[in-house]
Amino acid sequence: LHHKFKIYFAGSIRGGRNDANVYKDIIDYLQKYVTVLTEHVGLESLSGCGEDNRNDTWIYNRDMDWINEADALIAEVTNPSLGVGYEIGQAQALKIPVLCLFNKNSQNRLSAMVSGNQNITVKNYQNMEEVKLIIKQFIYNLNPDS
Ligand code: 6IA
Repeated sequence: LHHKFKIYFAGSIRGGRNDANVYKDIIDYLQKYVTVLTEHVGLESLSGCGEDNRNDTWIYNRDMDWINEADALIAEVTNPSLGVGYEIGQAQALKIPVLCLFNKNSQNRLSAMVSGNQNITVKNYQNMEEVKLIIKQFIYNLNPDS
C-alpha cells in the first residue's frame, strides 16, 4: 500500500446524507495508505445540495476526470444514489477495479445492477472493523508488491 495509489471514493450526496459519517470514517482510513481523490464526499458540511458555488457541469467534468485518473473505485452503496451508480458504471466501462460496500443491517436492498454485476466486488459489512479488513484485502489484491 502506498500513497501514490489513487482511489476514487463514491458516496451519496444528493441521494441523501444519512451515512455521511460512515463515508468520513472510510476516507480517513483510506488516507492512511492511499490518495483519496474525492475527500469532499465525507465532509459533514456538504449538505444534500453540496458544493453550490460550483455548477453541475463543472462537478461532472471534474469527477469524470478523476475516475479516469483513479487506480480503483470504492463506493459505499447502502444509501441509494444515482450519481454513485453512474460512477460505478463509468469505472467499469474504463475497466477500473470496483469495490462496493453495503451495510447489511440496512433496510435497503441493493440494486441488482450492482449486486448482480459479476465484474465488480460487492461486500456486506456490519461495522468499521469489517470495512477496514475488506478494504485492506481489496487494495492488497490490486497491488500485492507494495
Ligand atoms: O447523485 P448523488 O449526488 O448522490 O451522487 C453522488 C456522487 O456523485 C458522489 O460519489 C460524487 O463523486 C459525485 N458528486 C455528486 N455531487 C457532487 C459534488 N457536489 N461534488 C463532487 N462530487 C459530486 C455536489 C454538487 C452539489 C450538490 C452542488
